[in-house]
Amino acid sequence: MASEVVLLDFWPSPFGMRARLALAEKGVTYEYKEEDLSNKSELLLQMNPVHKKIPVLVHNNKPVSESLNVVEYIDEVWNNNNLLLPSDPYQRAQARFWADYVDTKLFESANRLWKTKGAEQEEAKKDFIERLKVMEEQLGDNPYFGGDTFGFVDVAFFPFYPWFYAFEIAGNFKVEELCPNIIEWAKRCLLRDSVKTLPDQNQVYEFYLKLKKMLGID
Ligand code: GS8
Repeated sequence: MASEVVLLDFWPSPFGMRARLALAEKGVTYEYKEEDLSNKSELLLQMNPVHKKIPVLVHNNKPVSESLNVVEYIDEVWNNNNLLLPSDPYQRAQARFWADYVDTKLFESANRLWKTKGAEQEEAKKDFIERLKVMEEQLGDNPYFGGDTFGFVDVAFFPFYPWFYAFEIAGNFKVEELCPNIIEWAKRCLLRDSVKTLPDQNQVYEFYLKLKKMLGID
């Protein structure tokens, strides 16, 4: 039986982009199903009854949720090319650590940055920039977070790059002036066919403006 792969997703979601990126890196053919998050499909509610969130990868009718978990699953199932996680256990643990840092620190502060105002927003901006600098240091002079090859941390982190312009406008700063190596890294990633399938900063910015309006944030 040919394996059936379906992705429940929402196009501007950085978490969904991780799954798309991993599938593209592996050359997996799949059916993309766009979700309306204000009116979730029965399928999404059935496939992710706990969190009711995208992305969900449905492989032969079996759901896998949580984006980093989805990326690891893809890496393990389609394991004959471009391994994303290193095979060395220590390196693998380090990769998981930095992917978790992206979610619990970087994304956490980015989310506060555009949702708050005044002193709260200043605090969020300070945190975001500080944490981005930690990532800049972690990258060092390497071409990728995976070292010489595009890997798990690159897949975890790159999907926030299309959001950078929105974050810059929200916080009135330029990532390039603060973390030039991260911008160089992002440009390097943008040369990959897998990365080219993701939305760009202008598309995400348009969406961000609509989202802010919808949430009543000005
Ligand atoms: C986050 C997914 C998520 O927030 C992961 O997959 O890594 N930790 C999870 N998904 C959002 C869309 S992107 O902001 C979502 O599905 N939200 C719907 C809801 O909260 O009702």
